[in-house]
Amino acid sequence: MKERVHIIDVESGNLQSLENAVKHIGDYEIIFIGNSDDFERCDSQISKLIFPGVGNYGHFVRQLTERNLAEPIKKYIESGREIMGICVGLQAFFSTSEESAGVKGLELLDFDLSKFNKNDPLLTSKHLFKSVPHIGWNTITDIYQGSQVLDSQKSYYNLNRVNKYYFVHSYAAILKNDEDWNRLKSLQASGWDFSLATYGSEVFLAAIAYKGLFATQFHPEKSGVAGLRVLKAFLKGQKLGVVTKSSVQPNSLDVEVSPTGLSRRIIACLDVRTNDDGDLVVTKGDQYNVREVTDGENGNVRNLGKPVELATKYYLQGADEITFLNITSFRNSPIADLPMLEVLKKSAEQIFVPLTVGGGIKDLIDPVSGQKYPAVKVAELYFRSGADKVSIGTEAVLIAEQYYANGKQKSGTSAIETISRCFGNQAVVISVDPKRKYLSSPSATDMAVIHLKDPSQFGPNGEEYCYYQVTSQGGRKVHELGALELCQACEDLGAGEILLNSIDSDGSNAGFNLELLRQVKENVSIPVIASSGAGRPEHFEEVFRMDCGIDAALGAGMFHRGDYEVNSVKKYLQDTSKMDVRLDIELEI
Ligand code: 1PR
Repeated sequence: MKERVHIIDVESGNLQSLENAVKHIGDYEIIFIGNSDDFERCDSQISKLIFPGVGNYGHFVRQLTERNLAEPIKKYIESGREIMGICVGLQAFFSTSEESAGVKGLELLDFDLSKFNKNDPLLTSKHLFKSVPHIGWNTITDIYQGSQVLDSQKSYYNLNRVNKYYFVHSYAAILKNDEDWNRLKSLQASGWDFSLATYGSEVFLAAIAYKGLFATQFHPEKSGVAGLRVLKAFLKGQKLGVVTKSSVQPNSLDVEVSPTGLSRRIIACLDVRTNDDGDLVVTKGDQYNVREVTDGENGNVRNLGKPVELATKYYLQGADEITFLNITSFRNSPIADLPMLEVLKKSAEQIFVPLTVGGGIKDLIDPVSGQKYPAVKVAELYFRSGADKVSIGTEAVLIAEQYYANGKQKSGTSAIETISRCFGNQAVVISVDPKRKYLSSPSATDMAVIHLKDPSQFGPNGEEYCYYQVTSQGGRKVHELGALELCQACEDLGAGEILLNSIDSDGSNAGFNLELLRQVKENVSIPVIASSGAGRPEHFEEVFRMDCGIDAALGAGMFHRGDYEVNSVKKYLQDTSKMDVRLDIELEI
């Protein structure tokens, strides 16, 4: 009989990926536990229990209470059997969280969770904000067994201090003062083990363990091979291990680590649509026209390959994240778009880094039943199929226009608000498609204006000013709204990240649009992903060298054409630019 792994399912986040990761590690049978009846029925057979969670702390803990799961889980832990918490699953073991005042967690540790400080002095001294949420690949700085620091040659559930792990959260058990450190010491004295990580200058608990309990703030199922190794160690019950060459990434010692501690994140993006034969293909436009152009005439949709095959190739090449943009879903409802959901499901079976999906996320009418289908349900459909984040384009523009028309009042019902409330800010990405508009004077618009310094950048009539005007429907419709104003509205409404394209730079291979990126990044405090224009590894170095602290950079055409592999960009950044990157190509599960 297959060995069983039980997973607590309170409909929080991407359980599909966790199931896929466990099955990738071994021939396990997965059983989901959704309430106390399920727990009681399975109780005597449970030996490996996984307790995953994403999104809002209060929502997650309330789900546990409503499903009468809190007590059986506590009893299970007291019995010393094995359980692994992940992300909000870890957070639920604490007493309270600043995120949800008045909500009590499982209270195994007398410790409160708080929000990362966007005004971290380490960053503000460089005139930067620290992006919150903390999204990306970070390292573990210290591993303690009791009060003893673990030897650097030893690993703890395969955790080590060299590999990078994928974190995505705004709240954490942050060690803020002597009182917190003293509490940590007394918990160590009573049998707890802790692993620490740093975000900017803030030190927080990255992993905790006590008898049969082990929990990570990062997502092992999304942390590539290094993460799968951690999950495997839990499943096999291997607490202490030895760090070998095949278990750590090949590191260059003289690289410069970013002020936040996160490595430079490289994203591969796949624009997906049906071609003229009705097949779903990866395509790529030049300034958003995805059809082959011959003698000025539009021909067939450019076909660069099959979505799942290409996405898997980029994962194996070391992409830190994969983004799928369903570029014509404003025409076709994603509820009816089963092939896209299938792409996501198949990709999530073999890709163990975060997957983002965009296209058509808004309130919809089901074309079959005629019933209203709210945006949060559309997003849920994507999450259930294996997505970790959804990206909102056209609808974000309409929401922001409404927000300004209402004097910056939140309606509470927009797609951004409803999805972030249910699945967390970190799950909502805004995809921005701006186009440069030249101005002869800054007073020609109410939008924030950029003063161009380089005469070669001036407009056709010598205009020295511009702003970036947002578009929707993949560049087809232009709006009287600036990219910065759109991003600020979406941040206020609860978006967790910005995917900042530039129609002027798309497909140019001439480098990212630095002036646009700087304008947005300096004025928001959520992570900004640079997109459009990457053609060479040097372009990634250039964008990461900017002193405004770009969080991630995305490439499409250069990877699809095979000009460069993802890892060759990362190797360039590590070996030539001396920048810290994640490289887990040589790791063995
Ligand atoms: O508006 O919520 O339905 O989402 C649709 C999504 O599809 C939006 O995110 C929009 O950016 C995208 N989209 C719509 N039409 C196109 C098109 O190409 N015709 N793709 C399109 C936009 C832009 C980037 C591209 C970078 C990097 N893709 O994502 O990948 O510019 O390219 P490069 O490295 O080759 O320069 P909704």
